[in-house]
Amino acid sequence: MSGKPDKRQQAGLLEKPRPKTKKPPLYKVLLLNDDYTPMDFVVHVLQQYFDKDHEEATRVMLTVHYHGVGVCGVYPHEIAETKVNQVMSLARAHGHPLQCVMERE
Ligand code: TYC
Repeated sequence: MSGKPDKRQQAGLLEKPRPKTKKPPLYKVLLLNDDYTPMDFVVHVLQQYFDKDHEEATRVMLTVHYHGVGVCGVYPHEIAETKVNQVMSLARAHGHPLQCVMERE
């Protein structure tokens, strides 16, 4: 990725010591707009599963309503997956077509 190390780098004189750990990839959880899910339900979902107060939840909901998509939060894979499943289950239980998806950052 960064090419062949030059002589100074090979001597190990310029590189800061770095821990050899990799950060886990993060995933955006997104809500998609539709014409039928009630605005209040979307605000409730954002408060219930994404730790938002009413004002922030309303802001995200309106972003989705006017722009088609909005970010609920950013999480490691398993947490993002759980949140998508929770949102989809609740929406289906209430008969709403709301779509929630995840996307690698
Ligand atoms: N567009 C919906 C309405 O007018 C509201 C809505 C907002 C639906 C956000 C889905 O993710 C969504 N009732």
